[in-house]
Amino acid sequence: MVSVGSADRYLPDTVQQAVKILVVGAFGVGKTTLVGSVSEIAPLRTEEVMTEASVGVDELAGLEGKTTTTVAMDFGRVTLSSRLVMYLFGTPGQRRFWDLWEGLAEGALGVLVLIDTRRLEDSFDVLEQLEIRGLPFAVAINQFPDSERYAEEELRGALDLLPETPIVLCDARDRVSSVDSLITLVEHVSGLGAARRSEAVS
Ligand SMILES: Nc1nc2c(ncn2[C@@H]2O[C@H](COP(=O)(O)OP(=O)(O)OP(=O)(O)O)[C@@H](O)[C@H]2O)c(=O)[nH]1
Ligand SMILES: [Mg+2]
Repeated sequence: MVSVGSADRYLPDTVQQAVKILVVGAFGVGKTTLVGSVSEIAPLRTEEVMTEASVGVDELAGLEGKTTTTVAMDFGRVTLSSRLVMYLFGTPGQRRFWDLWEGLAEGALGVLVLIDTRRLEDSFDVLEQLEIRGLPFAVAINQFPDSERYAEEELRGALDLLPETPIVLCDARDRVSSVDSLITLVEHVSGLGAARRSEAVS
């Protein structure tokens, strides 16, 4: 059970393990939204208002309500069980900030990759960066109202994912849905996901 509210700003004494998770994805896929919707502490944000200088550089099609962008990182915390706490680090989406990944990824257990299927090709470079850096990841498809719906196998093929890489649908604005994606990632990196799947098959 995930706890919320100001009374839970302090960690319970039962917490024995803290893990670091990175939330990555192309520009405007909903990383800041996801960290904000799951965090039980007021999330740290480094948003800057986008200026005319970003016109033609940061593609805003489908993101008409978006006026700010992350320039350093998002930070949040979620207690996944009485014993496990997760610290979330959201990265900036634009390519020009990718050097920051190096530092942010240090010590991370795994990476949640958010993807907007309306701009699937923006995610190819992100996935490639993860492969180059050898970081374990799960993919969460952030469904926007006007996103076309694709079958999992179609998305897996288009993104060229390995069969064992988890892929889940989520709504980054929804706490339960976002937490579910994070649980899928943790199960995957801890090997629990594979154990569950083989149980289901046998
Ligand atoms: N409809 C809908 N809108 C969303 C969803 N997630 C995010 N948004 C909106 O989409 C826009 C982009 O979200 P952000 O959370 O800023 O995206 P980001 O990935 O942090 O963006 P950068 O840091 O600039 O790369 C915002 O205007 C959000 O309100 C979603 O699941 N559904
Ligand atoms: Mg952001």
